[in-house]
Amino acid sequence: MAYMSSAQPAFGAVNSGFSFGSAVSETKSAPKTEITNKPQIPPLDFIPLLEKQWRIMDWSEEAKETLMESVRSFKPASESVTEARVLLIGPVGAGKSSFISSVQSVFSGRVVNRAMVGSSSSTSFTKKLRSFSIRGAGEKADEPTALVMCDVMGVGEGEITGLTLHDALSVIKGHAPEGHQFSPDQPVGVETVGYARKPSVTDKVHCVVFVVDASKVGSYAKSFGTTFQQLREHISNLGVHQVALLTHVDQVCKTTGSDVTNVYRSLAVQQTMVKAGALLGMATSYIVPVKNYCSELDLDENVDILLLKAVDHILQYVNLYFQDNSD
Ligand SMILES: Nc1nc2c(ncn2[C@@H]2O[C@H](COP(=O)(O)OP(=O)(O)OP(=O)(O)O)[C@@H](O)[C@H]2O)c(=O)[nH]1
Ligand SMILES: [Mg+2]
Repeated sequence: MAYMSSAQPAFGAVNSGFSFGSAVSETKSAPKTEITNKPQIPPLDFIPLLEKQWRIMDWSEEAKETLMESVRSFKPASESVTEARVLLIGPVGAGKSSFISSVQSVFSGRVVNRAMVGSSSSTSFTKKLRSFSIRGAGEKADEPTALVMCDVMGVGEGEITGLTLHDALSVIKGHAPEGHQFSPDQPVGVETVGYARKPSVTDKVHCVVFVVDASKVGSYAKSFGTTFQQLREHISNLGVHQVALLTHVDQVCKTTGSDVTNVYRSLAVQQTMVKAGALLGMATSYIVPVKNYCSELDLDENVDILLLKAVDHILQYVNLYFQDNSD
């Protein structure tokens, strides 16, 4: 296979043009409008909210409890598998580790840093394959849910070292051992310590979740799109369903940042979802927005609901894998 060669190139290439830029500070008066021939795009703060949510969300406490219970009681639709393995894949700094920590925070009842989160830098903070089983807290501390989230190195841009296509597929097929340290010069192979030659269905990944940063969707290198679509083709051939998370929505819409219940009324978020769909070659119905816990010390019930809704979305596609492979 072409992607089995030893020196594995990093995904992606040079940075391209469009960026959302930084959020504009909130002011009482409208911004001064320069007279130019360019179409005027209002600053993010001034993009009005839609009258109606474009996806129906229930933000009540009961809705949160129902979602938590459905994750706690989730069982893979398979007799031989007790845990669903979900792999998070995406550019460096997109919020993969943050999502794992955020979901664990919801179940822990406090903000925890389970999967180690980096800062938004150019090289991947996560270097190893780590699998995290989401657990309850308090009396339920010994009760792991059937959800295991696998964290890997981010996909790099251009010269930046990152996860290779070959290594991503090795993880999905279940060959890569837990704790494997990714190195583009040493692709996962039979000589890798702990390499699983004949992985069982429990070692394999049952759903792949692409994670992209909403504030960077417009500025990701064009080659990322090619990479993601190439990856999706290979993953689909393995019979594994894919969904996507759009993180950092708080940074593309200030109103959503201060109150996430506005997320499905935000035109800025809606437009970013469309861009993310184009980048990933994915219909927007597969994509859900999230806001990860990053600087907060306390949980917010609405942020929890958005995170739980994302988990619920992922689990639906996990079960499609087992339904497709039931015979
Ligand atoms: N504002 C905001 N910041 C976020 C969000 N998600 C992640 N971050 C921040 O983005 C930075 C990178 O997050 P990580 O979770 O380490 O990203 P990653 O995808 O695991 O990155 P690598 O392991 O380096 O590939 C951290 O500073 C996070 O706090 C989000 O939804 N909103
Ligand atoms: Mg990480």
